Amino acid sequence: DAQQKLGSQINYTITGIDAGAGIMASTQKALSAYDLEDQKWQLQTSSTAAMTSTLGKAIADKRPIVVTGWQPHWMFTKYPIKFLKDPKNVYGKTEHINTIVRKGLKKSMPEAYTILDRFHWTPTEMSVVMLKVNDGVDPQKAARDWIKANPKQVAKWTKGVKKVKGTKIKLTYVAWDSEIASTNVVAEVLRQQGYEPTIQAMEIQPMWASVATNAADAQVCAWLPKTSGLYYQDYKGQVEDLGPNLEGAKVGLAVPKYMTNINSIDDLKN
Ligand code: PBE
Repeated sequence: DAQQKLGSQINYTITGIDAGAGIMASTQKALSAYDLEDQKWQLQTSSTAAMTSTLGKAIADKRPIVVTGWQPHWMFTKYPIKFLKDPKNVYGKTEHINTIVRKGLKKSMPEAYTILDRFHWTPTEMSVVMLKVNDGVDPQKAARDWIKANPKQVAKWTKGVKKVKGTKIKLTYVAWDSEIASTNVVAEVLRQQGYEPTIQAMEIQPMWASVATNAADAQVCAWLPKTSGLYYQDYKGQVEDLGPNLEGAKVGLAVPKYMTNINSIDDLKN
């Protein structure tokens, strides 16, 4: 039947991203929750860049493909893809992305703390920066351009906050497209406030550890409640959670829209 054909056409493979990503752990859970493991389905580890490139090639040839997908991300702008329904709610409905700072930041850098606490934008705003970076614009330049084009929004975060003079502040992040965008925007806002920000990309676990151990001051990359949930559980007592900087994110499995028979994760089953 159609499902069996799909499985063998794509070798029962879901094209994934980097091993540490929460979406990979959730997809492993989905494989067992939907009894797909027994049916030979497997999750292939790769990277966002390799996954989106494989997705683009499959779409160019109108071949079937199943990928780990999430929003906000330019893959949903650039490619005609849809999320598969998740009736067992493995990935959760919607997610928010939280800002996590080191303990004691409020006392030592109250100005940065206020800005980080207020930083909040929409998936649409984040997508503008992500698309530019995907078009080849340097992330720092894309962040500066966005700030220039959105003075009112930025003023909401910085209103009444005293300028500082060259105070160093360190943000860590994972080089996912969404977090490249948000981290660069926050860093540039802090720079305009007089800080000397550095941003450092790393794997997800060291990123959480860096803020927990005061090696870094903040990160804006916590996809919750599910995607970064395991790290949050491990580190929540050792960091300060400033709440969402973005709402309406979503994580799941995605396929091209021309795969009209496949609409739910259940449809992958024979
Ligand atoms: N993501 C994008 C990440 C968080 C940001 C959904 C690929 C993940 O941990 O899965």
